[in-house]
Amino acid sequence: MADPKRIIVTGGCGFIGSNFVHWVVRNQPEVHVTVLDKLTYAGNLDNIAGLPQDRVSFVHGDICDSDLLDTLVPECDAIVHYAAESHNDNSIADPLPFIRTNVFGTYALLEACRKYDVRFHHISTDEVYGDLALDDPSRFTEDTPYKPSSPYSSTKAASDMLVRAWVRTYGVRATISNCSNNYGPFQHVEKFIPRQITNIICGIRPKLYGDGRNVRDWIHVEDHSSAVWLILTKGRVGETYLIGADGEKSNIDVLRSILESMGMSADSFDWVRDRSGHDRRYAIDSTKLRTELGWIPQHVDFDSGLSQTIQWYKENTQWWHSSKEETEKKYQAMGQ
Ligand code: NAD
Ligand code: TDX
Repeated sequence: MADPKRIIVTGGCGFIGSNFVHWVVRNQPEVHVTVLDKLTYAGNLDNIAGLPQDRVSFVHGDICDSDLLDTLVPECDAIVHYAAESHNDNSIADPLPFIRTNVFGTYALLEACRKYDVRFHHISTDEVYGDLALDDPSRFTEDTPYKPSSPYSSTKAASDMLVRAWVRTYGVRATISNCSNNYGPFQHVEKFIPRQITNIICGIRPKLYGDGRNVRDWIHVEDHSSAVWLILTKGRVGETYLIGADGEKSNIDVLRSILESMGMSADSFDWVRDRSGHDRRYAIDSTKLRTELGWIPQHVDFDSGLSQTIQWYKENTQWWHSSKEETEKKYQAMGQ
């Protein structure tokens, strides 16, 4: 297929979706983006403010709304599907919105793509594969069996299965990518890295779950965006690609880097109750994406990416300030 010229980005006012919209505006001058977003607590119109109006338009709506999809989908060449309920802790407290948006919403989009023969790229997570032991030499590949642990990851796994079924049964032209933990600007303060940075700015002690030895495989959000564009335009229909940038780090090491960068002593944080069912370790083998599509991540120096992210939260307090208090109240109620 020729490169798409008119794309819908669902969840384009969230963290990763909005970074992708910025990336497309900067790197793909021929492409027009329609952002479809419900503006839940995690969506913020400011994330796409200032982008040229002839390149980006915004539709306030729900991906579960098939009538709305009937008006939008026939006008586009491709959908890049980021919209989701994305936070594990929220899914443990209240799973229903995850089932609705992540499973039913993906179904509604797939049906629209089937009806109007539109290319679909589904954004998913490495969490569908469950977790690895700390001393396990292996990493996740496209062939690792699905074994999700949390309500969130089980709904993402379900949505991946729907995509595969719609490819095989109806011939929908879809691809899937499963990415590791993203960091960078515009990430909600409920997530690990922004929570700790903004805690320190607000004079609250950072909070570490369990024994702090859980490992996440960090990737800068810009590298996720470049990988998604490559898969959308050059990936083989029906295929899954894992996205990761060899960024495995324990939570305590990440927290110590944040504390050090922000001039705090290494022990100025609180240990808090562990997350139920907390996955131990994620690790991605992205050989397929690198060898088949030639993807090379650019932001591989984690310390420098982290410093830039800390700087961004320092310079953009008005962006996160209004959600901080409410988020910390939720955590307090959960003992975290
Ligand atoms: P986010 O929570 O920051 O943003 C989600 C966005 O989706 C918000 O703008 C929200 O308003 C919108 N949304 C939610 N429900 C909607 C609905 N029913 N209709 C329309 N819009 C709706 O999430 P994120 O961290 O940017 O994650 C984006 C995607 O990437 C998700 O699919 C997530 O599973 C996946 N992912 C995230 C990570 C990560 O590290 N954050 C890693 C791998 C994959
Ligand atoms: O305050 C905290 N303290 C803490 O120790 C928080 C918020 C988290 N943690 C731990 C839990 C995890 O081991 O830090 C790690 C990262 O936590 P999150 O930021 O909640 O991310 P995670 O649960 O790993 O999931 C993320 O990556 C995969 C995204 O939120 C998902 O959307 C994505 O699919």
